[in-house]
Amino acid sequence: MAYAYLFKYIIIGDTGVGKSCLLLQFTDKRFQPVHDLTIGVEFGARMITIDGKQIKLQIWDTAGQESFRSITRSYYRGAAGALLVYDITRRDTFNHLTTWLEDARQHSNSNMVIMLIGNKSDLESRREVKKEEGEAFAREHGLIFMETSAKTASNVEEAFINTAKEIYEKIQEGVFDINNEKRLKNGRKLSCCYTTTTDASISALRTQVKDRGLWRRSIYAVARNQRQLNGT
Ligand SMILES: Nc1nc2c(ncn2[C@@H]2O[C@H](COP(=O)(O)OP(=O)(O)OP(=O)(O)O)[C@@H](O)[C@H]2O)c(=O)[nH]1
Ligand SMILES: [Mg+2]
Repeated sequence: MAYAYLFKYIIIGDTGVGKSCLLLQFTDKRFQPVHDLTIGVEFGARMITIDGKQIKLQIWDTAGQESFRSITRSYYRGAAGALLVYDITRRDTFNHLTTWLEDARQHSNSNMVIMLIGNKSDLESRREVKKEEGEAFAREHGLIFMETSAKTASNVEEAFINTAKEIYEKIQEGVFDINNEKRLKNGRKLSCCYTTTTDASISALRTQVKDRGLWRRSIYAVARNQRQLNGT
């Protein structure tokens, strides 16, 4: 299907905050109740419409576990948007936001739009982080903010779509120059709205993942992502 723009997103945040569930709810309108730990990265895509234009969102869901940190860093490249997720029922995931933000700022385009997400808003009785705290953190660091529930789907569409609206506005204002694309060695283009996975991801994985079983699963994940990407 033809589209006017391709926006690359990256989803980041501590393990177990609900990154994969947010993606699944957005792409498949389903909820996965069991924590299926992400190995390396997973990939999803969906078409949306903004201002009458078809926009393809290409979404990279990263592993929150510390041992995958160096591989997930390589996925910031070319990202126009990031969803930085914490779990409103686990204060530690909120406390780690500064580290995630430092990582994001260091490895991404300075114009990348960052949406802060306080997920699991359906678990009000177990809440450890007030909505006002999320809002204050976002204000202080220049992020957009929403509370979501990947379980009930509350605000999930809005989170992905509002991020795209912000990117779209930046393109209109000329902040993101999508015509000024860098050509890669293989002739493919790289810009805020285009991306590639690289062999670097695989070599980063090799040094990171010592466990053989995990390593094999990771390689399959990267290869699957590459195939899907090539098909986009
Ligand atoms: N009640 C509730 N549970 C959720 C929500 N989102 C995710 N969960 C649960 O939280 C657990 C972790 O969700 P995942 O999406 O796998 O977490 P993740 O952030 O992808 O974790 P990693 O892949 O390890 O980085 C699962 O058991 C989900 O069912 C939510 O909005 N509400
Ligand atoms: Mg996951």
